[in-house]
Amino acid sequence: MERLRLAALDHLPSRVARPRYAPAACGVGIIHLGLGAFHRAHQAVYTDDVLAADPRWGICGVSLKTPRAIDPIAAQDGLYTLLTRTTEGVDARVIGSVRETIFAGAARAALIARFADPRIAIVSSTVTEKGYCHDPATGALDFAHPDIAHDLTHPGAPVSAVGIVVAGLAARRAAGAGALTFICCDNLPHNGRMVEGLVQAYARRHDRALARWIGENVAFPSTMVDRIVPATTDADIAEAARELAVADAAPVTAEPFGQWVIEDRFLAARPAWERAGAQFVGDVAPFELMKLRLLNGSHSTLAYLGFLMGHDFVWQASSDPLLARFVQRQMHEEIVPTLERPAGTDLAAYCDELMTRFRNTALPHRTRQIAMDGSQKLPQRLLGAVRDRLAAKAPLVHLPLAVAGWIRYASGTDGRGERIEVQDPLAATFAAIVARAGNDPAAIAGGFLGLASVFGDLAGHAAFRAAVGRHVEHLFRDGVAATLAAHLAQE
Ligand code: CS2
Repeated sequence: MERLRLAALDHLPSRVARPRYAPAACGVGIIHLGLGAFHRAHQAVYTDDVLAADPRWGICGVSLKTPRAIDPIAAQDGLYTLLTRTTEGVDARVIGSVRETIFAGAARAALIARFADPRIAIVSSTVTEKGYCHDPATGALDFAHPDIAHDLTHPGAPVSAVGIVVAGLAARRAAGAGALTFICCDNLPHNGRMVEGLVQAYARRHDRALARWIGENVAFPSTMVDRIVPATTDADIAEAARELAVADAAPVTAEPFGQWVIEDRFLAARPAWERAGAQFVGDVAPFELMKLRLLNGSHSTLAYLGFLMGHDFVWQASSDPLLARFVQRQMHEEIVPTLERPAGTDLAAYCDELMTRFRNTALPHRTRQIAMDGSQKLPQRLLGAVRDRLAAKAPLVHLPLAVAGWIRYASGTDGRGERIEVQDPLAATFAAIVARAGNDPAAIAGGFLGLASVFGDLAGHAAFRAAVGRHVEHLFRDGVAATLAAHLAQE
């Protein structure tokens, strides 16, 4: 079968939407670090929407760790299919905004030099939570992280995202290429401010004049990004081929919903993403907290407890009567009261809409996918709300059970004693905690609660510790369904 390429665009079936601009004639104005499925189904689509009106904003998509994310896209002249799924069917659209690709591992110097192009006005990133090499509890740069330690001794050949950005900015400064805006698009709290802190901490160690230049020439707006994007499967690849009648080795699949709220703080030109539906606001924090705590907090809760109940997919977990009731009560009773209402948003309606989105049976979103990297996700998804409630002396009933669900999952075996493949940068530490604790759930809970990079000061909060510990014991003894049933009957 012919491969998806620029030359194939003209003879795609008419029902397939495609760029309404000439991709080959676009400039490149954005460097994006982390050319994964999420970026390709979210920011790259907003950008695709504006290229017809303003062709300056093609994307240079970068993969930091593996050529796997880049090679198929490069072989397709940057093109790929977005499959939007609802229960009514699938809608296929070819996206053309990725105009250039770089695998950092093979072309580090070329990537750093790319930052010095004055036509680049935006650098953005989706490198996952752990890709920033920070301490999740405090948000500070982890100088002991092997990649950061490597980069500080080899600043010309960096491997970390922060090291690459600082090297790129040094090249830009040396070339006199002017100011730019950095947009972190990962699910981290105050993501712009946080990455600015990481970049500054690293740059100060390395070159104080450069750190000052960055302070004056690089803006770091915070942003809230939202779209559910399950990992691409072989079935998606087969479906793209059926829809397009040409082969696409790298389609992405997503729900119809999308939201992008960006703090309006740019130091250089930007695409008119508002024409594609993005919202530019003065303060993104209320949107970000709403999304991280309600959507991502519920996602993680559904992932851990749902996986342990035998649910492979989010639509199954969120349709389970016990788990659905628990997650909804956690949102309405414990999370919503910690939030400031974002302008134009009804928080109760937002929660209801989330349940509808989670229950989209057309989206094969695996609980296992969301369960990954819990040590990096828990602080902003569940523990921020815990902290706010403790500070307000408000009751904490449901959140400690969700946290216990993570500990039960991360302990590495399910209720039938089957091994769970826990994917987390701290996986070895988890295994050591469990080995030390033997079969004692209380000791397991205590060991996990002692993880400073996850729980920080919360570890010292006796009532919180006791509540989590009780739920962990209950989960080990009776399993998830019985624990949830008893919990909901009691509370
Ligand atoms: C999910 C998110 O994988 C995960 O941890 O919770 O990727 C989620 O699907 C997105 O943030 C939705 O915008």
